[in-house]
Amino acid sequence: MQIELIDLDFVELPLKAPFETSMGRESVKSAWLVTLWAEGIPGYAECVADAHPFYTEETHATVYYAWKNDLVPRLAAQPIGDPETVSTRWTGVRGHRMAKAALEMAVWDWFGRARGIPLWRLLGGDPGRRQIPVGVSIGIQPSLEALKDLAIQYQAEGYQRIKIKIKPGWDVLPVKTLREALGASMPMMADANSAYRPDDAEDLARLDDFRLMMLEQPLAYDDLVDHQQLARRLRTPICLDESIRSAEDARRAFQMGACSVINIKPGRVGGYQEAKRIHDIAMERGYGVWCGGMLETGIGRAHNLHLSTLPNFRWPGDTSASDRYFVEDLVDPPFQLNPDGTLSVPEGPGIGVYPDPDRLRRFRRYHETWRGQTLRISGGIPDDLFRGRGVQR
Ligand code: OSB
Ligand code: MG
Repeated sequence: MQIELIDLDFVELPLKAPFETSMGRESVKSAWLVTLWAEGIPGYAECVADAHPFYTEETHATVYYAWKNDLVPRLAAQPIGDPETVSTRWTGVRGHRMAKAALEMAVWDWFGRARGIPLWRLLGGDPGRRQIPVGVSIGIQPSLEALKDLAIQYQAEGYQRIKIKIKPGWDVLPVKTLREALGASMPMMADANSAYRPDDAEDLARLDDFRLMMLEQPLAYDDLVDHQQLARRLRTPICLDESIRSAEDARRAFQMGACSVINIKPGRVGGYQEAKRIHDIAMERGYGVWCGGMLETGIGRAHNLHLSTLPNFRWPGDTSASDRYFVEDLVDPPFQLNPDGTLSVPEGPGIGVYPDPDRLRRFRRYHETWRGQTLRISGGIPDDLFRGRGVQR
């Protein structure tokens, strides 16, 4: 395929309730949607960067300029024969993994559509996994009572696992409250988004009493060494999210015992190719992975579900149903939770869903079209496009 045209849509969808983590609080989901066009066929993806560099250093603004100045010119310079070769176009370009991922994932969607097969087949997913077990990630709540009510509600809806966000001062008591409210057998875990320091090991060890499936990213994103020490100290398995940006990171982390589980988000690691490598490295070493989430719209959610069909995704993902996030999703019909606590993988060609035109018009805050063989791109985004958006802190 030769990319002929690229549509960029910056969208904002109100969240039903604010999502608070140790990094800040978000009441609107904002994202770039990218649509690649070739031969009259679209390829869709959603970029998981936020307005501010709190989860990783990428932002909507860095993504836009990485695409414009470096990534799109390389991708559109010559035809693409196979989605597996996309990452070779980035040789020498460091970082910008979320920007790279969105383009690569849109190419994968395009090839699925062009060949008339669902993306999971193209990715090598297990044909027996048509329904993906899912959990829900609950943000920091204003009170223990609010946390308890929400968790009980999600458990009643059928979610297979409850994850809660923790930070110093909101950890042992919320976890204890939840364990008592949900019962001994409910799979539970906690995610700190790097809120703790190595000195906090003693406090974190108190979580061992509550039989969490795992503790996600307790320490700094760039620190495998202290995670290794902590993993030795705790009985609760350590799962890494922010710390794992590549297959090499995964290999090192497993090798040194910094974690025994990885939360894979294709956007964080640069796309499907790298996500599959991480999946495989874990499998070869006898470890498991699961699919995280970034509060994606239905476009990114569909991508995550297709990825989750690979055989070593062993635990429920953070890919919850549309109504856990939005009154209205970008896709119609929205993703719904099956009574058995799964989401169904869309069966159409590619990711099997597309942005509903009317909803896209209503949620779109900005649009740009890039065209031409070399996609010579001029102009720039308005200075105030991202001001005051996204996570507040
Ligand atoms: O750390 O997994 C995380 C959301 C935004 C940024 C980081 C994280 C999360 C979540 C929510 O936990 C997962 C989801 O429901 O999409
Ligand atoms: Mg996380």
